[in-house]
Order: sequence, then C-alpha cells, then structure tokens
Amino acid sequence: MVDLILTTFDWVPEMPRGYVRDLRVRWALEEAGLPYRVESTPFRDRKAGHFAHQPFGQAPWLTDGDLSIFESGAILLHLGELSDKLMPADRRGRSDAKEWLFAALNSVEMASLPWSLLVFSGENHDTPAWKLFDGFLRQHRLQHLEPVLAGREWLAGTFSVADILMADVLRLVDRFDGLSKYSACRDYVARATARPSFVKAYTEQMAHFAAADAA
Ligand SMILES: N[C@@H](CCC(=O)N[C@@H](CS)C(=O)NCC(=O)O)C(=O)O
Repeated sequence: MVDLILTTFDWVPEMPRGYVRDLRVRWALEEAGLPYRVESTPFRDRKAGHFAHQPFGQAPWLTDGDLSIFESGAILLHLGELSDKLMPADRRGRSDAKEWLFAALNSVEMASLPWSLLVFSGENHDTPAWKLFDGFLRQHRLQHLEPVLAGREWLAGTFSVADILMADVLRLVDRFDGLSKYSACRDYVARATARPSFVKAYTEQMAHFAAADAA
C-alpha cells in the first residue's frame, strides 16, 4: 500500500512546465526510492478542498497517511526524516543540510523569485526595480554562493534535500541566463540535474502536463 501521495495541478501553461514545485518532491521521492503516487487538483477551479491542504491554493502538497503537508521545504524536511539518502545520518551533517535547505528558500529563493518575476513580466531592463533586484541577487547572493559551491560537491557533504532545493532554485535563474558569470553555481546545477532521479522527476512532470493537454 502506498501511503505517500503527491498532489500537483492537473494542468499548467507551457511556461512553468518543468519548473512546477512538485518536481522537488518527485525528485526527493525518487532519490529515496520511496513508493508514491501522484494525484491532480484543478489548476483553474480551485475549490475549498484544495485550500484545506494548501492555504494559498498552490501546489504541491504531500499526504503521508493521516498527515497532509504543504510547502516544498517542509515536505522535503519530512522526507529527509524518512530516508538517509536525503539527509546525512550524523548530527553535524543533518544540521548542515537543514541550514542550507533554509538558505536555499529563505536567502536565495527570496532574492531569485522577484528577479524571475521581473524577467517573466519583461521588466528586466533599465528600470530602478530591475537594477535593485538584479544587483541584490548577484552581489548579495550569487557572488557569495560561488566560492561555497566551488569548494564542495554537495552542500552538506553528501547529497541531500538541501541540494534538491538549492539546485532547483538556481535552475530557474539559469533558465534566464542569470548564472553565466557564476561558473561554480552553473556547474552545481549541471551535476545536480544530471542525477537520474532529477531526469525521471522532470520527465514525469512534463508527461503529466502533456497528458492533460491530450485529454
Ligand atoms: N512556497 C511554496 C510555493 C508554491 C508555489 O509557488 N507553487 C506554484 C507552482 S510552482 C503555484 O501553485 N502557482 C500557482 C499560484 O500561485 O496560483 C512551496 O515551495 O511549496
């Protein structure tokens, strides 16, 4: 019996495909080799039942038996507790993985998300907002991450949930060429996304949304 159920949208527009955050959860589940199934919730017509699982009406969420968990970071922390393939076994390694997991979300994604939104909306040119967010991401985040990633293969020593989140956050920046001056960040994204579990997660997310088009 499969206790782990990942819920994502039934369909999304082309643009975010391959980047919808259920990919983080698929990737972690694949790395851990945990059995799971994927269910869909309507993208267009979000009902009360959806908001009961995800208060912002977003995706993904994970149910594990009687637990329902939203926020990709919280889901990955939960999965990290289920498998030592996702979290180092030793105390220091676990602490490192947790701090880098939060750094990915709360320090890097908090800078990269507004940057990406400006790119999406075509505002990535000579405006005060673009200069502010582009400078913030580059000078205060990527520039400091660069020597860290040049000096280690994975953030917490061995591959962990922190790498899934950090690589996924940086992958979106890379999509819009934001890593061109940060070769260690780019190489890190390349080695993370070369992992078979990422490739499977990505392929299955793309197939999930393509199936919705076909239907
Ligand atoms: N902080 C949330 C963000 C979730 C999120 O932004 N989900 C996107 C898909 S990647 C979404 O649901 N977008 C539709 C919307 O916000 O209405 C997490 O990491 O789980």
